[in-house]
Amino acid sequence: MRTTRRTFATLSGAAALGLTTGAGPAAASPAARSKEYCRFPDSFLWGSATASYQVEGAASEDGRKPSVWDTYARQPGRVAMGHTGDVAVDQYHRYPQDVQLMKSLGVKTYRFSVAWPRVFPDGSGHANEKGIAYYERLVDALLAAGIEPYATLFHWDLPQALEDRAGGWRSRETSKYFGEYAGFVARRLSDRVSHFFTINEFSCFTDEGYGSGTKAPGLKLPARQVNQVRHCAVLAHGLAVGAIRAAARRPVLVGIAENPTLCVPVMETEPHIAAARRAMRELNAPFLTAVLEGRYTGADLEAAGKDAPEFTPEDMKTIGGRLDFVGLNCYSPTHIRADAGPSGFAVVPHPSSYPHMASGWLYFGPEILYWGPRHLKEIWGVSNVMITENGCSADDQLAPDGHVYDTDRVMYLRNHLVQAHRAVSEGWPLTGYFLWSLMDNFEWGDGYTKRFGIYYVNFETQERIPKLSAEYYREAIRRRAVV
Ligand code: PNW
Repeated sequence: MRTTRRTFATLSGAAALGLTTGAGPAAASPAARSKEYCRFPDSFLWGSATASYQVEGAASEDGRKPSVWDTYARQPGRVAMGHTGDVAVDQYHRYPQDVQLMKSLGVKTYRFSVAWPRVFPDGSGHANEKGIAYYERLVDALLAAGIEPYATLFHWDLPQALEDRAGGWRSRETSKYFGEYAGFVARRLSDRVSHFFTINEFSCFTDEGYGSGTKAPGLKLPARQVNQVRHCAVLAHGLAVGAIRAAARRPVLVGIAENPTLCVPVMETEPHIAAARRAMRELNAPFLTAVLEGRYTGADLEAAGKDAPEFTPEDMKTIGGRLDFVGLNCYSPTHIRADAGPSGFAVVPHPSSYPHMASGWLYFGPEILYWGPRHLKEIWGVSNVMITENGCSADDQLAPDGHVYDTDRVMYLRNHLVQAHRAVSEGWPLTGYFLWSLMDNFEWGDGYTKRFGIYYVNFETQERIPKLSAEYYREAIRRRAVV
């Protein structure tokens, strides 16, 4: 029976790509096959995700002070069209309607992030009651709608005060303050929230914030300082893990939402699979590997040489604290082949004809949803993996009939879900999937020019319009299957 199911999955996966399967006489009838098409277990968690600065707006309401993103977005030339998150999609005021919209979608969970500068407007010290009260209201509304809240504590909106006062992520002070803030939020929300993510995507606010300068605070520091920033970030994660568990009013589950380099073997043969496994560990050495092993790999430290960060053995113990689950933000593949050199692997660059979505960096490689969970289990023995983000930008247009027919996003989602199903059906520990994003929002340096939502937002009127992909996701959730 199991074998038959798997055969169905394979055949259907090929069908999803528009290939002819050449199924032999032993194959089931087409009707039976469609009934079986990539069905997920009932326990599989279907969700959607957003982040505070991208959706909330209300940038100076109820005591919130600026984050580094408020500052950065105001600097000329940083964000497309000079857009800012001042209003975003106004979820701060419209959350009751947005929760209803999630309910109609059928998602079981919502991954949102808490804005540090709402809760501690100066980064530390005085807590802002009105700030935390917003998240209490949001969580209550979610629970009333039967939706499980999953809270991320840091999705890049560092209080500007900490950048000014402590040098932001250049300083261990910031890591320490993050732990305190995380403990405070856990104390206040843990009676109603049982899943916390510490930090979202290390590289985007460390390497891009302090190295390439393409994200807030927009600095271009030398490698040695960037490496120290990276260390402060993973240290902050570790401190938060401990602080959340210590402060929670009942047992909660703690994890991370990271976007590692997702290593996909160029073909599924042993030498290339082994190479991809080695690459996965080494190419993620400063972040995911450090967090899951509590150490930096020798090869990584050697490569950094005199630019390696300063750290203590105590730091590494903190960084490697036990996690209850690991969240993977999955967008693009990195293809790996076996190589005769000392590392045993080589990264294969994307040829210029390699397909991507509306964002130039978003290469299409659905196998990431299979290899992510499998690598985590095979390399680090992780037993609970969630896809904490997956989705794509598309050039969405309102058709004359008022609908948005985002067939390219549906293609992206369908093929990724097929691979997620493959992971689950082979027994890799994938337990949930959060679609990025619930609705169009402030897409960082791209402002509002790149749309990732399954709900289309008219940024003038704040009207939310379900795209074809919203209908698709609703059906997939309803049937717990790829549709
Ligand atoms: C994620 N890359 O960022 C973030 O968590 C979201 O806030 C963001 O809106 C979403 O993905 C879409 O961009 C990423 O270059 C940005 O590989 C860039 C990359 C990956 C993730």
